[in-house]
Amino acid sequence: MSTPSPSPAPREVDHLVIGAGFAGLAAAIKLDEDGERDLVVIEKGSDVGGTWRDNTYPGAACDVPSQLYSYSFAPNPDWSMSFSPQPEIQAYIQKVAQRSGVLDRFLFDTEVTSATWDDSAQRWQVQTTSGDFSARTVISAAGGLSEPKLPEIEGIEGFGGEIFHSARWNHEADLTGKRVAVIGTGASAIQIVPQLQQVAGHLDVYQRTAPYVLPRHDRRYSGVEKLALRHVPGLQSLYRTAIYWGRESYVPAFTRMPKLAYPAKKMALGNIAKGIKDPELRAKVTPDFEIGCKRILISNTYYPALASENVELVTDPIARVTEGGVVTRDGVERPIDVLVVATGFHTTELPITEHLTGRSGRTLAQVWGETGMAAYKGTAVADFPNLFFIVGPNTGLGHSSMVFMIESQVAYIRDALRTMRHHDYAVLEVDRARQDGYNADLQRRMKPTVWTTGGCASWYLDAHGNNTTLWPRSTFAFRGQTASFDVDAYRVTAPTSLEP
Ligand code: N01
Repeated sequence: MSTPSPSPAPREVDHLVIGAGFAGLAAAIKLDEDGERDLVVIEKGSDVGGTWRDNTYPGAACDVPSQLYSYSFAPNPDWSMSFSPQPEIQAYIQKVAQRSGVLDRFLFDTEVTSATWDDSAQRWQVQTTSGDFSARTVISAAGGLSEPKLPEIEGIEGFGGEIFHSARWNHEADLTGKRVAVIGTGASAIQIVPQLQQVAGHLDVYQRTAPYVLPRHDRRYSGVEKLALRHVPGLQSLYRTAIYWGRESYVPAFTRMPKLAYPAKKMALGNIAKGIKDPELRAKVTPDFEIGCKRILISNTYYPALASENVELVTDPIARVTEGGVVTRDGVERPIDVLVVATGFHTTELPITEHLTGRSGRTLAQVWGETGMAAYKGTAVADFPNLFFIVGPNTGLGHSSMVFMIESQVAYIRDALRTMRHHDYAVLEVDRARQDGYNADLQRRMKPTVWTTGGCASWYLDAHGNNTTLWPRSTFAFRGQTASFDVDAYRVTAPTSLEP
């Protein structure tokens, strides 16, 4: 009987990045620039892009202006529209990755199955589907909108037709002339519905809560504009700055002052009036909570699509799904061939946290299961040394570009790594009291906002009713607090080899 061969020793790296979306790619590029070249990026998909690689549903596009929704260090004068469609954003991320010279350190089609802090080695021991690693630091850039949330509806697993989530679109399915249903009326659904209305024979849209939808001020960039953006020095950054200030000067304040939200609410109601003539349908799509409580959506085509002859907006709650249709609580069964679930993502129970085990042997999922998601500056978590998050707790935005937040966090992490290198620190761990104080302040700021007081349930809130996803202040305030690494908030340890 042959003895099993010993498993290979883990590959030692300085830094292990989880995820190759906007965040992981930015981290890899910027660490490389700093000379932190001994890094590996683990990506479960087959390409860079993250959310923008996965969300290929018809009509997928960004609702943040293109000039803002791109890296400051990789301006793109070639955006075709002021709000980019998904294929252009994905192509942009691919292009940045290809030009960066860091792709040789990316391991695609590979999942992190466990990452455990090893106190004696002062390293993370990481198991992946492509082998084991031992890393000095782990940077989790696994994304907040990466794991589709399927609705818990009786009988749904027994549905006999095509069924798929908006973030896992089945492009093989031909929907032409079919009876299709969409569950959900969030940011994804309102982009999908106008597209499906044009191809489906009949479309049922199941709405649980009516969203606010503002007009989409999208336009194609002219050739002259593109030329100017390419050749006039500073023009792109002027565009970016103008769009930033336009949003920052207004939106964060309106989350706390309902009167400031009035013009937006008026515009949203005007959008309903413009798109829908039938008073009954208008009433159904009129939201019953304060604007801003849920993400404000933008579309010029959603309401006209709902008003089309081949579309029915169903507001009676779903009771169950049968083999051939959807049954509402009033007992009506609507037969369908295809069911699209546009029901969002796991945002407050991030799947990656199940795989991260800290100093005391508990997973981050267990810790956050009790406390709710909480980190220091959205980046560091007590009991999880040398672990940095990008797009961590309370770094999400409803009004501006996540790329700005990502770049802020990457800058903070770079400075942390510089500090480690400069002082020869082996371990950094945020002080629990500092983390708690930071989060108490965040939650105090959340209390008067429309996200808490606006009378809606949203994916921003966790099971305890706390908003653990959004950043409650201006993006400039976040940039300010992540501008330099505040080592005084951390416990530091020298390498064990240097200890007497
Ligand atoms: O998901 P959502 P999404 N029965 O969670 C409904 C970003 N994004 O994929 O409102 C019936 O917002 C649910 O109803 P309710 C953006 O940050 C950005 O649309 O909870 N319905 C809701 O209508 C966005 O916020 C872009 O009552 C059920 C919908 O499903 C985030 O992604 C584009 C249900 C889920 O909406 C998520 O958007 C697209 C059930 N059991 C997305 N469960 C950009 O342009 C859920 N629903 C940048």
